[in-house]
Amino acid sequence: MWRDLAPVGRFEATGGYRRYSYGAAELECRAWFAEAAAARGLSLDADANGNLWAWWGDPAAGDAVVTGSHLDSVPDGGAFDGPLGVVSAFAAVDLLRARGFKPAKPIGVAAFVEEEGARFGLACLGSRLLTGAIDPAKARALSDGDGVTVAEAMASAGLDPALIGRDQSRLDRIGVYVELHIEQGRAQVDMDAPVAVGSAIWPHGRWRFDFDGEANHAGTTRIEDRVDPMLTYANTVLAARKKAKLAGALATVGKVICEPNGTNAIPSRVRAWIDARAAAEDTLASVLAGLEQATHERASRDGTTVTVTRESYTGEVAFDLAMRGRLAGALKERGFGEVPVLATGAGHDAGVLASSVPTAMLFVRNPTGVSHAPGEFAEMADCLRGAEALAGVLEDLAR
Ligand code: HGY
Ligand code: MN
Ligand code: MN
Ligand code: MN
Repeated sequence: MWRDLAPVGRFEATGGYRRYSYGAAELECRAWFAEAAAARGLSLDADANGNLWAWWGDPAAGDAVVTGSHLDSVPDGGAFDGPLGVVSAFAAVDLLRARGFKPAKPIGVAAFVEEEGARFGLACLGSRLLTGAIDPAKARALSDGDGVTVAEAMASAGLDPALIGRDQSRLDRIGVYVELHIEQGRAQVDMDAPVAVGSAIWPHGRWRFDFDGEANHAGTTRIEDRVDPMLTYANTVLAARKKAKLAGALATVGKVICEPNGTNAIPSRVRAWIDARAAAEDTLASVLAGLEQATHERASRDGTTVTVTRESYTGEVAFDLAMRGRLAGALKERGFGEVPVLATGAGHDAGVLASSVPTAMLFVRNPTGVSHAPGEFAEMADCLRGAEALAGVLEDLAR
């Protein structure tokens, strides 16, 4: 199964993955999902929001045990972030069937669309639409770097964007949701734990900083006469890192657009996105407040202007204690011993679904901790342990 999916959307020159929602590579991943479902006799359900479901049993019976993750990637992302959860879900179904397990409840495998937000800028778009966490009109209007909107991209994939929005009937089917994911960090290496249970997801958000100045000639404009947005931007990058470090938070500037982006012209605008995260909401708020203030002060010195827009924000998610207990018990019964718990700064569809259904996460050890990069890797032995753990959890929840 893994061998079929692994090459899809892999960019040879970097070894990274470029699976952008409704693009050719991601559509190939969707086809893979449909084949994996058909090969197991699971009924495929492609919902109006762009999410995929594969059902073992009749979902109309309700109280389903759903597991899954996402198939899209960040630009030049790794092979495991997302797909490991979907492949492990199908593998867990195989393991349970091989043991002759007959679930008393429907078991669903899910793949949520646009989890990374790499194409349209909003993470967890599919699970946010499912749960009504985003206004459908706003979602339809989101656009990619080429100006293609979500509505247009969905239509090109054969979906009707007029139908997106909270999907109560599918939400009503779900009893619990469990997401398996590669760890995006090294805590499990340090704990020598192939499998861990999620306890929380840090508050995190994305802010767009628009720096505006005056375009001018690079070769004839005296330094003291410049109104250069790049200067204010550069100081903001340094200030973001400094303030985050001081507060024990995380701040990243990973996406910048410079307009008009010429080598011999001072730009008129620099547009930068700041991804910021912290273990506590007040810490995150204070880092952003401090950064905005510092940026405006710098802008007044540079003669530029800055507009800050909060594009997305997710407050702290503490996973359901009862679910955590169920997972810990199920794993202990099956020889996994005391499985550690860990909080993560990485966002997940589980973090969105937690507002609607009892939700839990399982993490698989990542030897280097590297993620969102071609070097992302998990040992096959740990992936198999993860699938075994997931099978045990599903068996416990669906019996
Ligand atoms: O960005 C994240 O935290 C997640 O990997 N989508
Ligand atoms: Mn990711
Ligand atoms: Mn992910
Ligand atoms: Mn995720």
